[in-house]
Amino acid sequence: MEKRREFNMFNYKLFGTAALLVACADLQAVECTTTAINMSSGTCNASGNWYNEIHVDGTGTVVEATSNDVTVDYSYASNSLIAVDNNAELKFDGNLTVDAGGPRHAIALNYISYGALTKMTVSGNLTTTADGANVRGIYMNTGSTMEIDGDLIANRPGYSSPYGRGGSSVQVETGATLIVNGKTFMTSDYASGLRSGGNSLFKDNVDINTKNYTAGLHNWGNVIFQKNLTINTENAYGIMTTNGSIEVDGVTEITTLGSGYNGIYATGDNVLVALGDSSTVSPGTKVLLKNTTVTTMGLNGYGLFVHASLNANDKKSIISVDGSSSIVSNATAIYVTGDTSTIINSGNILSSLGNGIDVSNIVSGSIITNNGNITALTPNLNAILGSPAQDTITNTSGTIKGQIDASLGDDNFIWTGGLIDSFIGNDGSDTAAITSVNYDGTQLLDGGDDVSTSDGYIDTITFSNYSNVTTSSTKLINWEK
Ligand SMILES: [Ca+2]
Ligand SMILES: [Ca+2]
Repeated sequence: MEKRREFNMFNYKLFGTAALLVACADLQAVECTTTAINMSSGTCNASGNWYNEIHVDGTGTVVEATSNDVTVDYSYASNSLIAVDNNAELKFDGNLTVDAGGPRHAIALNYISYGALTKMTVSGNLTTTADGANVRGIYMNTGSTMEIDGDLIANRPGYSSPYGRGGSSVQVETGATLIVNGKTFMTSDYASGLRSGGNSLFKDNVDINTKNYTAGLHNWGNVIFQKNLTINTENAYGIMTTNGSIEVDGVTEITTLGSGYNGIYATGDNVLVALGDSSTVSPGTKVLLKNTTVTTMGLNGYGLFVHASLNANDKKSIISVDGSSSIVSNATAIYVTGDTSTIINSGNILSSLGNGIDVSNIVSGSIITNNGNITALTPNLNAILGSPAQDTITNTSGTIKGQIDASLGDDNFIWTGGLIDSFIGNDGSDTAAITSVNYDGTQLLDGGDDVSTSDGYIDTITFSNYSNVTTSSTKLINWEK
């Protein structure tokens, strides 16, 4: 049997199934027997107390706020303004606005009851503001679930003395679940936007604007964006992911400003970054995007930085960029480290002050295949810079502007179609197979080192149409065979 009673002053319906009688202690609202909470205007104005403004706590406790709109606004609470713990449930039937002006989370679920099955739902829009040190607009600990039917607006304003920096607009810990049915807008300054180690599902568009802290999206769990994802950052990564998966079903636009801040930084034992083509399955960290534009404008801010080397056992990465996607970087567009990497480009890769694709810190070699566009605008840098080990670089139908430098190792260059400017084999016994009808003798093809076999390096080049081509002694050099 369920017992209910009206809590007139707050316009809350309290009803418990296990506890049966819900005492004020279960709703540890600040001095809930006093006028510290005044719901008559739809606003909870509390002062001078050192508890959560609304605390719903205990198995079987269900609190439903039935007023249309609720605002909780308090600057100096000692705990989160709204807290739900120990398998309790809190429901808001209208819009909810929570403004934590001090050093506390606006909303915290399971903050003191890690692992409990705690729930909170908001039928309207949820707006949170939190601006203290290491605070979150929403903090969801393991076991908790939150569902928002309307829009989520989560603001984490900038540094304000004396509270400091850190935290995020929203944080979903491992084992917690966040579902947003409406649109999401997150802003953060000196704090990340979304930090998600649990399951986060966004059913409509998501906009994240982050400044001066780690990342717009920092993921180590599973996050799905069913529509579009837009991330703009300044002095912060666009996406940083260390585990788990990120999936965007709509359009993704990531723009970063600030020196050293990458558009996407993905790391793990194995890493798959698929901008459009996610047909390749890889265990480990996954970033699965479509129709993606990554733009990085700061010095040394890579478009895509893939670092597959957290674990000594396996350090592979697979990167694909399809024709709907582009990576435009003021620095290197794609920078990859780890043991081996496979990179397939059908899209547009452009670097202004760096290399187009740089695998120079790959240990055991790479496979790079291009049928899109790769452009390096700085003449002494490279469209493709290979690893010290064996690289297999193939241009099938794309355009590569800027040199291809395979670096050390016994490398393979295969040019079947499309356009290139130059290939440089460097030290190592390299092979080049030139079958493209676009080879006309003006492209530099350099096997590297010299034409002597005594040093052990024997470079071999083959042509399918060399008899029709006139070239010069400066454009076809250093091939032993
Ligand atoms: Ca090499
Ligand atoms: Ca060579």
